[in-house]
Amino acid sequence: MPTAASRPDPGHQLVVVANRLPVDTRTLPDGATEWVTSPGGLVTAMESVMRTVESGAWVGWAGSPGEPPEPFEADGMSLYPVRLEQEDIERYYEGFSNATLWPLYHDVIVDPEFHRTWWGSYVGTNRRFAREAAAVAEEHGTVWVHDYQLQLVPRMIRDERSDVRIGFFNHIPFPPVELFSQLPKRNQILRGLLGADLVGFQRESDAQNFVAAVRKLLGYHVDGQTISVPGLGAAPVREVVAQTFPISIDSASISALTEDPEVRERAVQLRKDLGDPQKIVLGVDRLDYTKGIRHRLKAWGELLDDGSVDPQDTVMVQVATPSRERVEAYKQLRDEVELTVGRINGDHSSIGRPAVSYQHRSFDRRDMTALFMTADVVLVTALRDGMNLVAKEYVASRPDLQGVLVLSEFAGAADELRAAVTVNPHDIDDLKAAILRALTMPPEEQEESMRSLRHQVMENDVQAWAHAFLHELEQIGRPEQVAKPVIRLTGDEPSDPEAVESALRDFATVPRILVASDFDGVLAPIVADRDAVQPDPEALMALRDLSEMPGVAVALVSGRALSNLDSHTSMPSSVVLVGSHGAEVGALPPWMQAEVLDSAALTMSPEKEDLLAAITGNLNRISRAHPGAEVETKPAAAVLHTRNARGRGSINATEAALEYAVTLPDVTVTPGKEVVEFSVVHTSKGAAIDALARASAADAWLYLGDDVTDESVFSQLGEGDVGIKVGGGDTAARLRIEDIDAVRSLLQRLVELRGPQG
Ligand code: ADQ
Repeated sequence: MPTAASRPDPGHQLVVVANRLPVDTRTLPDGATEWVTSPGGLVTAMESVMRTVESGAWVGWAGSPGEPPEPFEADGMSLYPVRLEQEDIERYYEGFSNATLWPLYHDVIVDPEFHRTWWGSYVGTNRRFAREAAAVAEEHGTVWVHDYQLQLVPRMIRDERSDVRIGFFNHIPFPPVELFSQLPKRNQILRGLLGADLVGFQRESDAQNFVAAVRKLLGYHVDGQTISVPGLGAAPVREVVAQTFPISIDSASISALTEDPEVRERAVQLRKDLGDPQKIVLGVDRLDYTKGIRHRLKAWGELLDDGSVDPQDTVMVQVATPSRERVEAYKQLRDEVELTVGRINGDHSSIGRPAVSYQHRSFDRRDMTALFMTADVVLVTALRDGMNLVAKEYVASRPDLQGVLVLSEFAGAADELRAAVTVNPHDIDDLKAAILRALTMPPEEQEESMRSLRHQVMENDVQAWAHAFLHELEQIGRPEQVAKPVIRLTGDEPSDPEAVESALRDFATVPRILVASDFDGVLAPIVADRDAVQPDPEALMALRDLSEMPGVAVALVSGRALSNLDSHTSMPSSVVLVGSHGAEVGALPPWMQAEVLDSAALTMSPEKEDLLAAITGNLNRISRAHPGAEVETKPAAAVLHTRNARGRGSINATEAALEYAVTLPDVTVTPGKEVVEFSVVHTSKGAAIDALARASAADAWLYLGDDVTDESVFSQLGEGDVGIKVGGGDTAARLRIEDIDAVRSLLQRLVELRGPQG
């Protein structure tokens, strides 16, 4: 009897978020209901892991639409049901998850369908899962989100709970960028996933595909498997790791089942029931078009037709678990499979001995193990499969070292189970040859191959998989440092002039340097009328001089639109201008590597243009309600300026804008000094400096800034870099100077130190 769960106690807590809770309700003959563990790859995997943590919670759907049950305890875990309406089941689950994402991620074996209403439901449902997880997770807890149905959840949890570690594991393949690019809302999906600290995949190729998509579609900087995600506003750049963790099974418990006398007896009985054939060939799959059941049956039918296999002494058993029966492609598949089985049996069965024994139902674990124990050959012929646990379960069920596994090279398991008979299931002749080879393999060869497979499966079980994932997550997800901005200086006391001088001297000796500066408040006094800005001519002159020296790159970085910055500074082409907080980069001097910036810059799309127009409309409404507030439009952003609003207008307008910001999950909202910027491209000054430093091959950089938006630069200071905050306030910079006069002197001193006489 389940008991009501309270919110979890502090301690070592793991919150799993998955589409389904690991239980189903079953109605008993007397009408009462009970919870039973439900089958499936993920459930099988997580069950054993949850037993090993102090406090485990699982957030998921309980399996029926409408009012969910109250949270309850089962098997030592607290289960938190998420509500799904019938419409969500149709749109979020059957629609976007299983008729859009599933086929797209599995090599478009069937055509993916896309409907905007499905997307809306996907977003809404993901948000419900994220809210529940955010409520359940204890402070600095760990949340592990699973699979393609919940790809937006990591970012949504991060937005609410920046203190928790977030892992995501994708159980299915991640498609090559050429295919992934077909997905409408592809960038939202990538950003959703990048809310995690660690994104795990089954195969190396999946992780590589993901990283390539992030680089190509979002333009983020990638170093090996580490992705730099530009921080929002003043937040620092976050690092997200994409890594491979091939999932496995509870190998020992399956192997142990084969010792159970009752299971052994069932295995013997099964062979008898099948008419004591010499050979039994087995397929076990969810009835899914990715599993290659049609190809397998075709090969089997042909082997019978051409007499290579005698149905009198060889039987095929195909177990096909009912799956996603309301999705059209699955209905069609069932019809085709059943028609083919009917044909083969019509042609080749004799009375009491079918050529194919077809079971459209679920088997319990003991029966399944008995089946594996009795199967001489298991066919795993998936056209595309994240991993395929059936392949591993078969191996775990054969401590007798007999039996042959035929394994598709398109299943993730093929990367590890190299001693299997591998096959390209699209090539029916290859498939037939592989089946015949398996059927005729001598016992000694079977033993050799099975020994090697068992070594792999018994050593690398699901506990090891989860441990490896969670260990890695612990190593990289340091929530305190990630969530809180780095603060190195507080107050407003300028640094000791000697410390500034010594930093400048060291910096001036570095072979290749980047000197960059914010504009308003650093090179020009802040004024009420932004168009009347008067930059300090001598400070600009010093920057110009620096830009003409060998080994020096110079950049001006501003929240202003690029064209506006250009018109107020009139810098020569040797100075790089960066506008819109990094979203717009002007022409580069020829010696800099433009392609580095091309991949980091983010472009507008028609979708983003529409979004920007809607935001501008709303900000205009806010500014009309607060006289004096103004809206500035930029190529990729709209900005509400409140410094001229009357009375409390500035505060009220800012509050209204921030309230509105909450409704825009895909927009970067950056509050500054009496401004709130809404950017539809995701970048920051920090990301721009990082890209510019790489493009100019700089060994170190110096940056001058006064605003919160400059903190994204200071927070990524490397050892030789010099970050200088202009004016008061907490900062991640290591040095502080007072004002624009101090900026002018500092730049002039740098010219001296770096110049020929320096
Ligand atoms: P699935 O596509 O569901 O999982 P798979 O890995 O084969 O595929 O797992 C199926 C599980 O269901 C196995 O444990 C199997 O024994 C069981 N099963 C199948 N038919 C059954 C039946 N008739 N009765 C009872 N049990 C049955 C997804 C991905 C996979 C990935 C897993 C885990 O598609 O590629 O391996 O998640 O990450």
